[in-house]
Amino acid sequence: MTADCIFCRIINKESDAEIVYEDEDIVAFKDVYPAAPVHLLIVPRRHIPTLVDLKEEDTLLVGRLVGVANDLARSFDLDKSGYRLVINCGREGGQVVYHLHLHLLGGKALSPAIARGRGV
Ligand code: DGP
Repeated sequence: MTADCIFCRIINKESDAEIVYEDEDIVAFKDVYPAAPVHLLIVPRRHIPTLVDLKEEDTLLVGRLVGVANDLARSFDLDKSGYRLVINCGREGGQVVYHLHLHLLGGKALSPAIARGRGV
């Protein structure tokens, strides 16, 4: 827990968010600024600032984060139509909140041109 981290505050129920899943390691909630009809954030409870801070012993956690994202995609009926998982890393990667999170985006046809800077 890091006191000034908004995602730690959400995980600890000190700030409101629409939580859609939680277990002993992972919490998922709706993004407050949705970029698609379904926009969820899948977050480890442990405060890991960013992707580059992951260690070899976190491999299982990363697998679980992806597994939870896939389960949520099924729950939100995205598994047939398709969806996108995104992790922004660092300043030039567009990361704003420095608590590791996966974005799960779906519910509309997302631009295939994300790498050309047209976003979602
Ligand atoms: P990123 O750029 O990858 O760090 O994305 C951070 C996301 O977090 C961004 O899409 C907006 C979302 N977000 C920021 N603050 C809050 C909050 O207080 N509540 C919720 N639910 N989402 C937040």
